[in-house]
Amino acid sequence: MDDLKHFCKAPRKPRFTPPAGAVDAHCHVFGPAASFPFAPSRKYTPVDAPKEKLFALRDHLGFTRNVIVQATCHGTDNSAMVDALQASDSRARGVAVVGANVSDNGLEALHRAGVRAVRFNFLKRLVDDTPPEICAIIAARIQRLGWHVNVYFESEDLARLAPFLIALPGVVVIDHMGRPDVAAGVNGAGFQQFLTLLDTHKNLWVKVSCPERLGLRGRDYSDVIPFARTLVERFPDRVLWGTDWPHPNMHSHMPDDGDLVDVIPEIAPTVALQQALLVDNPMRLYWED
Ligand code: 0GY
Repeated sequence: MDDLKHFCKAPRKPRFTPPAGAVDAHCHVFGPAASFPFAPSRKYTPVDAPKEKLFALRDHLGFTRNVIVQATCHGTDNSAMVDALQASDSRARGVAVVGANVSDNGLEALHRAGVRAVRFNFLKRLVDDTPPEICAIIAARIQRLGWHVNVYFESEDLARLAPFLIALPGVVVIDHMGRPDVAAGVNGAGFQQFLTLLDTHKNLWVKVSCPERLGLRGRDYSDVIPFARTLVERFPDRVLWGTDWPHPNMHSHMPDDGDLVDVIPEIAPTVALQQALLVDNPMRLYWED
């Protein structure tokens, strides 16, 4: 099982060539722990996955930019993520995790470093609960910076969280397609309710990421493709794509990142959809100040 803690050391070169300026809009840095210790409150301890490896992967896969999402193993200490942003020559933006006690000066310092969103995580295996009322206060405070909210939840929690989600101000980006139950299929009630929510609330965006986490067939991602393709075709200007490197908490297999990139033309089958997914949408959300 320990092998599954380590990201793929030598991913293959993808067959798909991303368009110029493509953004990997969901990835993380972990540590290195010697410089950026993991949070005492963490629920898992990953291997080090430092910024140099992330930037090398970006280049290898044919991408230009990254959106680095604060991972739960670093709690509310955003310094490893900020350090990566500052070393990126403006080619990375960040999504931070902050507590209710964050100061306005603290938020502004994160903004100067390249942070453009806060993340609220509702997965019990990853975090202890932050009450939605606290999240709502933080969401209101970040609006003046032009930031958005990024949320991660399990599909079975959608009904419970929907009133909170639809009351949030500004853009709200949902991680990993809302983690659909792939066995139920795209016509299952859960995914259909998710689509209806996005139809009704035009401020909701979605990451069409993590076939390796959601699929039921190991390295064969074909069962997840219909979910992502439905979202890309129905909401072409509200979708983002990311590798989720370095893939914490994987149990079935550790993906080859080249394989993940080669899923893109199957979920975004035209050049126009690929341009929106990989360039125009993330640039609009993260690089327009
Ligand atoms: C992801 C998914 C996971 C972990 C985290 O912040 C995190 O620790 O998001 C997961 O375990 O599903 O997006 O990296």
